[in-house]
Amino acid sequence: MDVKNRIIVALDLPDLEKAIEVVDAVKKEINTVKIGYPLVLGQGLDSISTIKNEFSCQVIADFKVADIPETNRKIVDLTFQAGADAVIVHGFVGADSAQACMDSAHKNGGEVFLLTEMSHPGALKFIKPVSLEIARMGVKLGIRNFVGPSTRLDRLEKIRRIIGSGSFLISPGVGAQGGNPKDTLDFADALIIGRSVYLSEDPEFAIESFIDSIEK
Ligand code: OMP
Repeated sequence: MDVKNRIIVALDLPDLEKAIEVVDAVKKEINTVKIGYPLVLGQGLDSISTIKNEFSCQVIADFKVADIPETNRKIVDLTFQAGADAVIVHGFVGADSAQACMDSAHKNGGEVFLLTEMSHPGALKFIKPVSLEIARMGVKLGIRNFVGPSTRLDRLEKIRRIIGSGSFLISPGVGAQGGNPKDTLDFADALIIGRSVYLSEDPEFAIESFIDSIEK
């Protein structure tokens, strides 16, 4: 796989100008960014199309959608109408809620990423006990894109086994949360990297260092 597809930069910045500076610095090395609440709440939903149009990149909207089916459908419709290529959806709310997001994705020509186990320590209590079931539910629903933690590689391996080699698995937690990029790619197709890039004084160098460590 092209190394350009192996790193997704998370733009968790409330300032559009700064986000644009970061994408400009790393655009040679990546083709997908993730935009979530910090940027959209700070600068508006238009930030998605602004970045997409300026850099011709893919945008994953990280809205961790987690509501009843009817509300999920509205949120995901609006996300795709705003120009996102894909949306991240929580699995723990259940099959009907995830299905509503899938229905919206089919209608709008977008993709759904199902979040299985989260990467932070707090996920151990409530999410870890059900995360493999969430992955199984996603497979049953026909979902092909998943999110799993780089901070717990034993769990990431299990998630990969459940979703199979044909699914696309992206993994946050590399760098700032302690995950190792190369080891994570034993199980994931791509890394999500935020602070280690956008807080760096030299985001281009930061991305190049990650690429070097992957290719070694
Ligand atoms: P850094 O920890 O700064 O590299 O950022 C990680 C990014 O991945 C942030 O945008 C998080 O919101 C996101 N993320 C996690 O860190 N853990 C998860 O379990 C899921 C996500 C996500 O869905 O993207």
